[in-house]
Amino acid sequence: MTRRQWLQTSFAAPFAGPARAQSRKPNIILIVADDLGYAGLGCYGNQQIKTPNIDLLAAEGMRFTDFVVSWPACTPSRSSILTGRYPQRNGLYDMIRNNEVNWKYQYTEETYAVSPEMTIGMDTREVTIGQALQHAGYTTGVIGKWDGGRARRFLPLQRGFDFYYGFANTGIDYYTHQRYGVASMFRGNRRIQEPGHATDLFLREALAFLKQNRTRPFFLYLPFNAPHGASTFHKDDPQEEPKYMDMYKHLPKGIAQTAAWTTHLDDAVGAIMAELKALGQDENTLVIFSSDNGGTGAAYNGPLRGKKAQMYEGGIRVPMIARWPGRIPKGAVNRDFVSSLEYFPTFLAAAGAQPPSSVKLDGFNLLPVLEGKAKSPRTEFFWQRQGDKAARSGHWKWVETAQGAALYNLSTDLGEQHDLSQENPAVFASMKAKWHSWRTEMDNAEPRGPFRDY
Ligand SMILES: [Ca+2]
Repeated sequence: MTRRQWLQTSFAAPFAGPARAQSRKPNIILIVADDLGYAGLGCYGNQQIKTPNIDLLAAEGMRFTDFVVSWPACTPSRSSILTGRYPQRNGLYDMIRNNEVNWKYQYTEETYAVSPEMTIGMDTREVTIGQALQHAGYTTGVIGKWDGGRARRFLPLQRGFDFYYGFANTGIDYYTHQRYGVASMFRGNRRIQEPGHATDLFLREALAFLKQNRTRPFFLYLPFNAPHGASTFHKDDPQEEPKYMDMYKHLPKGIAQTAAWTTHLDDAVGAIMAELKALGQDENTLVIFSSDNGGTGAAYNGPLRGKKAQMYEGGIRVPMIARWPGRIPKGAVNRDFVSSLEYFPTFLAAAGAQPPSSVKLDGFNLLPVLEGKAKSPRTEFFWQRQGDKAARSGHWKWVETAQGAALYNLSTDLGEQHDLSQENPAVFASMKAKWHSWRTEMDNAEPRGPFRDY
């Protein structure tokens, strides 16, 4: 199918409502931190890490306490952000990476070129939020961690984005921008190497993008790599500037590093918000800040059990803050159940556009919830990471791993300490059945690569 044919068949008629008082459509900025835990910000109760600028976003907007992502680690979670679909539906339900680096394997350019990291990516039949917003008249950009495949056909410029600066794989060294010795930074489709801390470079590019697009509606997807651990052979390098490291000398090394990366990221968020105001676009921009998955052992997950890569809340429940002056109430704390699957339909609704008709989306438009006009309609969510499974229905959470299965009541046991499966056998059986029903629906969906194109 050509791109023109796809556009004709995938989208319903453009929005044809009455002329709006606003002179232009709103801008959308989605900032995604990497591995930021549930309690990694001041506004989520952190007493150690300084995050005044992100805290201000929460004070000027709405902070969610029950926001989940679709997978407890990077690649599949980001696939859902981009497609509005469960990873098991869009086909990208495990990591894109070369596991050999875990054994300190140093690739040559030639061996790297034919490795999984270079050859697999998100199915090109998937419709990204970039494509959908481009169709709605938006200028679209990705600055930071793409994580949807590194081969050219998988890179952002071929997936609905007008601008791309960042790294395409799942993690880099903050200063060399290499992933275990292989250069990984891109501008557009071209691999580049330049000096600088990744957070500073992404900020520089974001500010330039805002300036350049101040006269037209834009969507900026801004996935920073902070505060993710550095993917480098040089694990003892500080990976951060002394001015940030010095703030956290009193903390254990791993936690101090996470804190320093987070505060550096917070400074970048502050600079972006200042630029947005300077450009007069502050009132006309929906800004969302969140994380792709829960924190590692070196992060703060607060009262939650578990961490990144696990099915417990510590792996999947993360901060989410939304700010849009005049549309979203200030300083609101929302305890509704919502997820990253909601971004796609929400952004299209903000743009006054219809979702692509040929695509089954798994989320809903969050705008009425953000505006304080409605409760979240989400009641269920399902997860699978290899042999680990989980289901959520209302306040019930079912988890099944190689260690066994359990049932938790999150309304009274957020820390998932008390297995209630014996006392509530009917709920336990029902949750398991719901999960298998969801799994059957995923199996019956059109097969998508790279993991299920058969
Ligand atoms: Ca991550």
